[in-house]
Amino acid sequence: MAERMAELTAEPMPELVTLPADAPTERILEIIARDGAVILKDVLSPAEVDRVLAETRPYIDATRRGQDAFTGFHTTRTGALVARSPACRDLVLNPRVLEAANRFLEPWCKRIQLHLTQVIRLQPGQPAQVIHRDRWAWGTYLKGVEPQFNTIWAITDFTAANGATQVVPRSSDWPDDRQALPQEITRAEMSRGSVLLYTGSVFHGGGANESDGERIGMNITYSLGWLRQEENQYLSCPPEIARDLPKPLQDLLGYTVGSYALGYYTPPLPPGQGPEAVGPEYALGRTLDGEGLGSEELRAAVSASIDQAALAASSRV
Ligand SMILES: O=C(O)CCC(=O)C(=O)O
Ligand SMILES: [Fe+2]
Repeated sequence: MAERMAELTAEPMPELVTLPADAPTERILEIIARDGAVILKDVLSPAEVDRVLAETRPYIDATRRGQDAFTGFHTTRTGALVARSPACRDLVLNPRVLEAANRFLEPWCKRIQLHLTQVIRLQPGQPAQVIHRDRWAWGTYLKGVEPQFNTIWAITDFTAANGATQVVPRSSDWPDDRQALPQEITRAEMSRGSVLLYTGSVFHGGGANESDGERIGMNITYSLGWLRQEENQYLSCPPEIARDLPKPLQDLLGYTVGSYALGYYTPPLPPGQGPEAVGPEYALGRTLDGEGLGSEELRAAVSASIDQAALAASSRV
């Protein structure tokens, strides 16, 4: 044991690589393949960060703190960001990140999807989160695939004092039960507007906030299109909101068939009044590849039934 410790202390501290915002995707992927994570510096302008914060602030302030140690007793987590904030939609669709996400996940799927949107605000006094892998959302069943590609956008500076994410570089291929030693853990310190990209396999966790200010991160993650999403996007961004969004965003939310017969539905209309087995695009009033599914009136009827259901649901709250 003493020998092992001596050996480890002799090893250099693992560091995260920080790349400029315009780094080529190849370079980003190369570092992620080795380290499991990389920081892109100053991707957003201060004005863009201000806009994200202004649009989400009322929701953040109204969010109550976590109710367990993992979500954090001094942490707030605020979701439904696609439905709530146009600026967050731009983050989800950020071309640089999306290209890296697509390229990283493409060996295991035909399309990727949005997995989770969450503002993570660490308040003063929040202890460090347990080190974990995000892919454990699916348990430890998935083997031989990289299921997930993650981002945390720095909405405040991320510092060692205010809770910058803990990351264990080069831990992607560790066995699930390996515990990171303190000297194997580094911190994703980055300026406001920068983004930490990390995989579902790299060991990491929120840092401790020992400062007297908030640390705010925008956690937006993507996964293989055939997996269950952590944040249920059909409920967080239902059809009556999703139908007005750009098509690439609708697709990312999951309003498209993931592959042949994956994710289809049947509008629950009276006998003979609706189609069978259509893609979820249909709920948004979109037809598939230009072939008309049902008449204009029928689509209007389906939309109206969705609106009615949404209205009924909101009046029940
Ligand atoms: O807040 C952070 O820096 C990371 C949080 C995290 O890893 C998680 O909640 O899964
Ligand atoms: Fe995590």
